[in-house]
Amino acid sequence: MSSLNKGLERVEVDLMWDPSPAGSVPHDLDLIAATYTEDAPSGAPAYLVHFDSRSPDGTITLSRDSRDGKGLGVDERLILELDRLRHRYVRVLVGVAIQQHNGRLTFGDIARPAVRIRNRHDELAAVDFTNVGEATAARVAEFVRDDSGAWGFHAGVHGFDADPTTFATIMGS
Ligand SMILES: [Ca+2]
Repeated sequence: MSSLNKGLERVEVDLMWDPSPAGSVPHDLDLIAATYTEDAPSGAPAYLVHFDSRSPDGTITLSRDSRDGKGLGVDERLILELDRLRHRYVRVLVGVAIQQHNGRLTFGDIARPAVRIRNRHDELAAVDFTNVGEATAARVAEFVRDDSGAWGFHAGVHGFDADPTTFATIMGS
């Protein structure tokens, strides 16, 4: 059975930020995608995609990676081929975490952090982090599969006070 509403197909999430001042410790932000199956849609993620972890089937990829925000334009980019995900995956979250190497770093400490979310050429959301300036990590996008199998997008930024590893495990709850 086909659906007239095809839903989201290929989504790109771009993360930009400006480097820390010259001579100071680099600011390293990470894009993280977490997938959830119908058995545990808000439990532990089925798998994570980030700089050190790939998706088993290649449907979600980190195509750009930065440790310091010094790149021109986009620093990190996640590509989510939602229309290729197996049917048992019903929810995908994208978050941004700040590496906590030297004391506590929050979004308020980072110069011009921003996220842009697009489905093909259509912008779904532009995120700044002004409302979560005290957070060390944040959920920035939620994609959910509906009963027809089509993927939809839920906007909203939710701050967390957790290191990247902990954040990745709790961002779906
Ligand atoms: Ca990074």
